[in-house]
Amino acid sequence: MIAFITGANGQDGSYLSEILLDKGYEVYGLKRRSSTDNMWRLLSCSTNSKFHLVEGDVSDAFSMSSLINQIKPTEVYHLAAQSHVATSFAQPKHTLDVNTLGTLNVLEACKNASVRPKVYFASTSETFGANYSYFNLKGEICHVINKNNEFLSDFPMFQREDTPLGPNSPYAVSKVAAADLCRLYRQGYGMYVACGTLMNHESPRRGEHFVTRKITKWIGQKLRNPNTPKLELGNLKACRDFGHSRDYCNAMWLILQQNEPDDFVIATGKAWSVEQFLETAFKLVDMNWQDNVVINKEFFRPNEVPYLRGDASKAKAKLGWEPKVSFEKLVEEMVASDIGVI
Ligand code: NAP
Ligand code: G4F
Repeated sequence: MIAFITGANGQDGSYLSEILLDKGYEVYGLKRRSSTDNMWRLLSCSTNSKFHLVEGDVSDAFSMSSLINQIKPTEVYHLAAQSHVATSFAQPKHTLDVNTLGTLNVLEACKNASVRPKVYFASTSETFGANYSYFNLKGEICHVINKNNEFLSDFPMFQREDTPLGPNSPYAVSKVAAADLCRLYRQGYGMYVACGTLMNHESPRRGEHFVTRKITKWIGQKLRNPNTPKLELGNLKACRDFGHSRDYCNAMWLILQQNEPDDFVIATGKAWSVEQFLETAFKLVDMNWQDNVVINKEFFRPNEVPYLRGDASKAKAKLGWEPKVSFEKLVEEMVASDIGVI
């Protein structure tokens, strides 16, 4: 059991490394060169003799093929990405270079390996854009391809494996193309390549520019320094299906343990607005968010994904996977970590 994880020092890569080490894997974590230390999420792994940090860049085909040839992994978890949606509007080419061509480099390296590993690809609910599925009054499944990016609330909407894709950011486009490449390598070359379409998942290790962590980090700063300027946010009405990263990394492992490669939506099945996240987080520290938040147009996107709520029935039935951490517990853990209680 030898795992190669791209994006090992990211949020998911760090939890997944811990999970695989606990299961007895030899874990090789890929990290790109940086001028400053960004290894804080991997502190517990770095003292484990079965954990090996290797340097490389997924956008460099040579580094991917030579690492995979040297390591000879049995499982590859391809998580590395330019993962920030808003950034993808400002850096569309970089996003496609890393997310799409980077995935191509990983797939080619695995295809040409002497023993082909199983490959997990980190796809995303962003690929649905503003498209939904719902059950109508007759109990029939209907799909809505929403050209206007509206949140249609007549029926409880959700996204699952057969919901039509409607990518509406360079990030989402890059992931649709990468997931298509994965399916092509699966069908065309008979490789074991599985895609997880994961809804938003958060934790105290979430990057500081994603909305949940931006909120909890601000709360921690405000408690330490009452003069902290107000928190500037964009669209508070957007809804996301927020789960815990550790739960979702367990699903990644389960996905690769199936006999046949398959694609799964991973979700909690509940949607919360950014405003509800604010409400819940501020209540924990007896603060009123309305007095502390200002809306800044800079944080609105040219195109928004208004509502994400996943149906993970297939994962429950085939993988036996269910989320363990509730929304309230997730917010509590993030706030506690940022105010320094845990
Ligand atoms: P993250 O914290 O942003 O981690 C991304 C990782 O990729 C970082 O370690 C980053 O390294 C690395 N990376 C970026 N460009 C690279 C390159 N050119 N070569 C090698 N490594 C590179 O993201 P995450 O939340 O853990 O998400 C993991 C994956 O799941 C991503 O592919 C993301 O798109 C996808 N996903 C995430 C969610 C979610 O809600 N978290 C939902 C669905 C899908 P640096 O530290 O050097 O930047
Ligand atoms: O936290 P976010 O930046 O996450 P987003 O765009 O949903 O993307 C995350 O989840 C995807 C899965 O669905 C992943 F594929 C992707 O890699 C990433 O992990 O924004 C969440 C919502 C958006 O609707 C955004 O418009 O929060 C809204 N928002 C409001 N104010 C803000 C802000 N987002 C950010 N980052 N910063 C704000 O100030």
